[in-house]
Amino acid sequence: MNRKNSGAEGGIPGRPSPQPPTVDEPTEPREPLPPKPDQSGPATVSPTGQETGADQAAVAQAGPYLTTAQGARLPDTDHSLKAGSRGPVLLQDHHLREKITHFDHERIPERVVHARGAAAHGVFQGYGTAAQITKAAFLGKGVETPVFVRFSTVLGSRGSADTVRDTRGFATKFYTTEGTFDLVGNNIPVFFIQDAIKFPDIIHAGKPQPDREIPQAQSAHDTFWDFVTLHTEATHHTLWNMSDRGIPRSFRMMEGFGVHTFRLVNSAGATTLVKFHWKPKLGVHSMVWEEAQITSGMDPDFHRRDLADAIEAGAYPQWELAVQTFPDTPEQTFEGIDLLDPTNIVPEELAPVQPIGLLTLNANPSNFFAETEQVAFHPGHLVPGIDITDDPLLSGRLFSYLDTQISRLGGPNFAQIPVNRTHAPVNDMLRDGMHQTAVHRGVAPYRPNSLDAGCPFQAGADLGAYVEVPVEVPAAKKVREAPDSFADHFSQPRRFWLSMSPVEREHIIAAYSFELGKCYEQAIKERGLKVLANIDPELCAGVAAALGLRAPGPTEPLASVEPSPALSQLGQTWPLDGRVIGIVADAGCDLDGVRSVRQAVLAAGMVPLVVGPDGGALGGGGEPVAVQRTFATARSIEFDAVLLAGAPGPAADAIGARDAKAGDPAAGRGGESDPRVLLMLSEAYRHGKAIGGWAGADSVLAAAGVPAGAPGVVTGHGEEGTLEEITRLLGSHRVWERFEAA
Ligand code: HDD
Repeated sequence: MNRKNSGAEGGIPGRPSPQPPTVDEPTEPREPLPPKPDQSGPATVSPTGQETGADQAAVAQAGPYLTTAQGARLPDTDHSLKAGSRGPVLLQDHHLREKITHFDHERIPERVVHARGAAAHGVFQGYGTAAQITKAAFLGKGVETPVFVRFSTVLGSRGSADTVRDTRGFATKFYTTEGTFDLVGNNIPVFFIQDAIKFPDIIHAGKPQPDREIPQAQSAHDTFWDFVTLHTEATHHTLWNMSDRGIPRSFRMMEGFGVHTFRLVNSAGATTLVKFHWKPKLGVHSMVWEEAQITSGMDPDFHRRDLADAIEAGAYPQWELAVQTFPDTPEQTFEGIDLLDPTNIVPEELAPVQPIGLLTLNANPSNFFAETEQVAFHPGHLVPGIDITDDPLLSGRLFSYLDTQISRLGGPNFAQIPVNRTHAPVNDMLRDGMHQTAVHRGVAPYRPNSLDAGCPFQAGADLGAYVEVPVEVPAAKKVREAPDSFADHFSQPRRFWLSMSPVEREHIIAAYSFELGKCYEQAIKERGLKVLANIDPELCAGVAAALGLRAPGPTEPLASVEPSPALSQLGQTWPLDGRVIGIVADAGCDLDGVRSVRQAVLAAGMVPLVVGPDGGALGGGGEPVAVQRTFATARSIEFDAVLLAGAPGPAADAIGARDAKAGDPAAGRGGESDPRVLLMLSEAYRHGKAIGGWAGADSVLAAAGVPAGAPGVVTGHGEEGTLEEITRLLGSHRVWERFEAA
């Protein structure tokens, strides 16, 4: 304890700070805790002293001998302590009780929303382009800041499927030198509600129905549609969910949005209103609905796997952080758009999206629970230079996150969990509480004090303190109401609809038809159509036809709005990093072609997966070709394009194939094909994926019902020409011409 020098008192917010006396700080910044033995690398030496060759980072245990949590070595962890080998188990078996008790408490409550997620570590590099509008140090030119990013679905439980139709969370923790900044956003730029007080209502409506707890991770049920059709401020967000944005191809191919308007402040105290955007380098791409549904069954971990695989392969996903900027006027509107209404976007054509830094995700978490599950984001984690606005949705969030984390993470000390620790020095006066792991020193965690020489001191803005922008609060009456400008629920959805290409509109109509078609209540379907009529008659008529109902007319005049071309996902060419090409072959196919195509796919930064009838390798001249997927384990959903290196025959486990093979060694050549290959091709065709084949593949394509010469079906070019054409097609993600509307 240091009681030297009773020294000066701390500063007053907004005024220059007094200089602290030069004494050792009695309450030193808390160093990050050293890792516990079982968090550091495990021993690579066996009890007998031999090198195990185990990878330090990959093994679970820290030493050669198994111990209890108290460090006592254990002679046996497979048998309970009993009175005789056939006798009763004894209560005095401390090891049994410790092991089972810990196991019983391994689970913590899942997040009430966004329970299902996947995350990665990375780095953010500032471009310095925001220096004029914010003093945030991490946005400075070339400044590198470690980050942790968690992507999530909203409605499903922890074990639900990744590819359901839903909004995706996109939460980023920047470990800046000035404290942690969390940008807790979504892949959709608007929200269902304008006021946080309605959050429990929208979530209760969207979650599984409380009587039978179904459906899981779906919005296609009565209570969701009951709420969003009665509560029309949800129309814009719902429309985005029904568009292709609701079923992303990959977390790596999603935009992110801060949703609310934030207030940036520069070192001179000048403020600018901004909306944050994340722009993926790979472009914005989606699944088609049938593909997403099949994926939910075939590979419920599809997005989680895709992110981890890409990072492991070194195909690090990148996004640019960007801002739209607006003058900070008292009205807080831009071109007539209310910036405090989170159901609004500002079209990019009206306010350009200006890049201010680059995010690269380059490392997978080493422990899902410790990092992805225990990470705690909070929109109130702000750094100097970034402030909030009075968006009523944001205000409620500022309360909710800390509150939920206290119960989810078991008390108020979760900031000490490694993934939540700030990288800035901490010198708080928060003490004790559940799961306290810091050993604080001193006797005076209060201020003012004299026992610790008046320390710690309060900093002013000049010493890097977070000082709220002193915005004017207009004199007003205390009311429970929304401003009139929040009452326009249809002009923004109409703009979104008008900005879609014909194929995207076709998908939206199909999505509403599916979701409303899954409702039992006729009144909800009819009310759904009334909402759609206020967006657009074509949309309403398409859905009404699918539901077998009459399309109603609008209840208010349709808004006259300009489309925003930036909202469409079509029409551009994108990089192919990490795209997956399935190459279907058997031992009788053109294996030289398979070898050279594999090399070319790898060289293009994509992933080639050879799909063979059975496991192992395909032989026949030259190096054997390893099979990565079999007809039994592969499905079209795994591939962005499918290639046929000839006319493969059926696998040994195909129904009836054994007999065919036994009788005719050439079974399959030009005739019989494995039904699973035919299914793969017909699905790939329906889902708008590029398909190619050479060396006699045409007969298999014909058997699969893939029309020769159809858009994006490449034959008659040899393996090299086929891949070239497929690569070109993949640049626009899908063969859009295949869809009826096109
Ligand atoms: Fe929220 C989690 C994003 C409105 C209350 N929210 C959560 C996560 C994301 C968002 C990405 C997951 C964070 C993680 O990966 O751990 N939430 C949003 C966005 C919103 C939004 C973009 C609107 C613009 N949220 C919102 C409101 C409330 C909440 C209005 C409550 C009034 N959100 C929560 C929460 C969660 C959460 C209950 C659940 C787990 C957690 O916070 O830590 O507090």
